[in-house]
Amino acid sequence: MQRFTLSHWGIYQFDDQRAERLVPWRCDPAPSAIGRYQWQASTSPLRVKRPAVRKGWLESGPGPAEGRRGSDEFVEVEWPQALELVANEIKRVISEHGNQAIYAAPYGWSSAGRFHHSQTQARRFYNALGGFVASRHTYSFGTAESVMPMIAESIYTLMAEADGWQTLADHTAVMLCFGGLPTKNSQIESSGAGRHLAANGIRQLLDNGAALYNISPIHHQVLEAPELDQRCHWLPIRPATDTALLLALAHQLIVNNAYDHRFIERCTSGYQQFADYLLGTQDGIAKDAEWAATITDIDAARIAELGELLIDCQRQQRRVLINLAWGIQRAENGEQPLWAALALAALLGQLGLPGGGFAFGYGSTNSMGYGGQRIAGPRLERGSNGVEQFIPVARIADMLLHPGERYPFENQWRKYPHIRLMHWAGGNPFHHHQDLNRLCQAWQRPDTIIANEQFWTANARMADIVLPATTTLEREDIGYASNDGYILAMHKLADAPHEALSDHAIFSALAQRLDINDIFNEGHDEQGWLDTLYSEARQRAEQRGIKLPTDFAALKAAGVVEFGREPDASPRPAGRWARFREDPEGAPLDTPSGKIMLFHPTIADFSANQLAGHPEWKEPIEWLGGARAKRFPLHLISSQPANKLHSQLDHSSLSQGTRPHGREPITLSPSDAAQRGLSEGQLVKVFNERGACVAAVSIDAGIKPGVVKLATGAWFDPGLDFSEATPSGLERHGNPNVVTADRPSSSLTQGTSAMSTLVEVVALQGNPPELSCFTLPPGVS
Ligand SMILES: Nc1nc2c(c(=O)[nH]1)N[C@H]1C(S)=C(S)[C@@H](COP(=O)(O)OP(=O)(O)OC[C@H]3O[C@@H](n4cnc5c(=O)[nH]c(N)nc54)[C@H](O)[C@@H]3O)O[C@H]1N2
Ligand SMILES: Nc1nc2c(c(=O)[nH]1)N[C@H]1C(S)=C(S)[C@@H](COP(=O)(O)OP(=O)(O)OC[C@H]3O[C@@H](n4cnc5c(=O)[nH]c(N)nc54)[C@H](O)[C@@H]3O)O[C@H]1N2
Ligand SMILES: [Mo]
Repeated sequence: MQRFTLSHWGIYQFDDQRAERLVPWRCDPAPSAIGRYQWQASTSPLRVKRPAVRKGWLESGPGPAEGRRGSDEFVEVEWPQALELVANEIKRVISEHGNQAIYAAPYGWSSAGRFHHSQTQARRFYNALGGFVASRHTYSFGTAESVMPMIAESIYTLMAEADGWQTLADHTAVMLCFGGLPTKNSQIESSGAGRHLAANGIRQLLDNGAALYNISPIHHQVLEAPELDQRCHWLPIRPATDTALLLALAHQLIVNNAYDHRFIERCTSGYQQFADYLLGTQDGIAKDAEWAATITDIDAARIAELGELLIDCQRQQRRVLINLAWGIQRAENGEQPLWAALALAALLGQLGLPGGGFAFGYGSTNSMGYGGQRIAGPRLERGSNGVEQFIPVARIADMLLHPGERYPFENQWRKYPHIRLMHWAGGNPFHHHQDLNRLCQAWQRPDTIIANEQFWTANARMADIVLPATTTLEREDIGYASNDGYILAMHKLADAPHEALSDHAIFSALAQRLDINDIFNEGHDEQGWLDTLYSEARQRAEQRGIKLPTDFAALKAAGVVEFGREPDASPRPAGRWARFREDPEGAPLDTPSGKIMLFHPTIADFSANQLAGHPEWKEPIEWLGGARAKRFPLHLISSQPANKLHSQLDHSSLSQGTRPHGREPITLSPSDAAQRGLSEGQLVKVFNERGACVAAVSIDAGIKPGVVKLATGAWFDPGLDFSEATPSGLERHGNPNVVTADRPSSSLTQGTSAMSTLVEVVALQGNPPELSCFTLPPGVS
């Protein structure tokens, strides 16, 4: 029997004849290298081997840590003691402060596999206990999740209904790619990728004659085939100014009377307010190409030329697709480029037509462009949460630092809860959050922090109680590439090392101690759960006419089962947008006007927003055109790493192999490097008023001068003693989140604004500090 496993990077087959044990599934046309390193990473000495408790917590019990979290040594304990400590502490917090003092099951990508999904296990567990403060939306595109339903339709609907690559190749004449189409990112799919289709899809589009515009400060976007970059038109835009470009294009369509009047009338509301703004009726400023040129640093002539192209397409009914990479909205005023792109697409009148309109995330993830069938796959129910309070996910440090304070979100005032206990399983806040020095301070506040972790990451080091978790390779599961058309049995390929347990086993043991095992497990053991979840999914698939193997055992024998049609084999049923454009009255959107809101009165009226209520250019606090750029003259893009997923597998040789002197490379333009006297591979200090990190210079003419790129993912390394994590301290590894700002994208959406960061880069003086993130913390064997 062939044995497979599924990861966010793809499907891999087990081969015990090879050192790396995992080979890509043979049907994947462009497999990712990342997944081949899972075995190596899993067998690393950096595994959490035994439960461990922070010494100060063990001796003095729960309470704010005053700097000792992250600097104390750990004491390894036996499982029964660790479980007893955790269970008693949960009981104490609930009885003294109520469930609303628990922040549990928080954010993170964890691993693929539908049953052993750590967040789901954690949520189910805490729901069975009465609930917890949850987080809302994602770091990926929280701003889009907030604003899109207000102005049009859920961002998830838009993405689920996105056209397949074949449809784009058949219909799209011009594709404006804000943020490019970086295929490094399409290696990944949350909960599992099947076939990797993006590079071929892009090639097909270009071969069919489509004009692709890479509107981005970074030229190199297509990982597998750099020659594709050369075939795209590169518009090196100043970061965070996409809104201005989009508005200028909209202005040009309006003043040339070249927009789709019928679509605007039937399908939008608020056109007049938007048009008045573009024309400068009130402020006297026409938002034209000249105006946008000063903001975007793109020639006015080049902008006008692009506008002409759109006008031609509009007149000849050739399809234009406006695509935003997710990262564009991970910025200050992140809702504006989304709104402006939607408005421009509305003016072009092609929303809901194949290959045209507005898209979000081609190039950001593998499933965009899949175009095949989807089923409701196996899923473990989370249960219902008895606590109503939640926070927008990226406001965690504010919540910990300002309990009880008010903050605006989605046109309402809310209040931060007072959190005493946090339980992490499957996310790494010291990867994902901004301004990590501030987060280190916030982390001292709660009474107790528990982390189920596989490795001694910063997430584990900053906890009080660390519970060792297994990796996917060490457990049996159901693999369901949720957006991708495949289902498979994930085999257990190795025994759990040392004393690691699955998250399910950990929460089951706690459930027993807290007398909720009947609710948590409903009488099932692990095998029972796998059988049940699979058979439920199988029935759902059958209702849609899709036949899957009879039971989990049969699935195991069958290998990888494809249930989606061949991508794009036949037209899909009309989606939400297509139905809406067909019949805006009969199939209205769930917005106040039932239409696309080009002006939204509530957004304009809620005073905390300080927004005009239509797409508008708002000057960010951190951008190259602002006053701060005098002090910190480089715009930092902290994008997704090419050779791993976030911080996962950072300790593998794939990730380590790309690091001169073990530090993450920072990309600078030749002129910026020369101005600072920097040479390739040299170590530098990247800094601003929030923090500083070490990185290694990488010089590339494919980045716009004034812009630097430092990928995320280097394990946070402020030194073995995390109390040194201060603005004046030096992060050693190249983690950009010591310099990013923990500032909401806006009061409306409260998303992350990681991309809005200015820094300076200078040569590192003296000997570089030694790395300590790959050394076990004191007290741990
Ligand atoms: N500056 C900047 N910051 C960013 C971004 C950016 O663009 N710029 N991007 C943001 C985005 S889009 C995202 S999605 C976030 C990602 O942030 P995260 O999803 O938090 O990052 P990961 O590194 O994937 O963290 C997963 C953690 O779970 C652990 N883990 C994996 N599998 C399991 C399991 O089965 N059980 C348990 N118990 N643990 C497990 C891993 O060891 C790892 O520590 O980062 C955000 N941060
Ligand atoms: N290999 C790999 N792939 C991943 C991930 C990973 O960690 N590793 N993470 C996954 C996750 S969780 C997510 S959310 C997605 C994120 O997907 P994206 O958000 O699309 O990815 P990023 O690489 O953060 O940013 C995309 C591009 O935006 C451009 N850019 C940045 N700022 C600006 C700007 O102001 N204007 C314009 N026009 N362009 C700009 C840069 O060229 C950058 O390459 O990626 C997913 N894919
Ligand atoms: Mo993400």
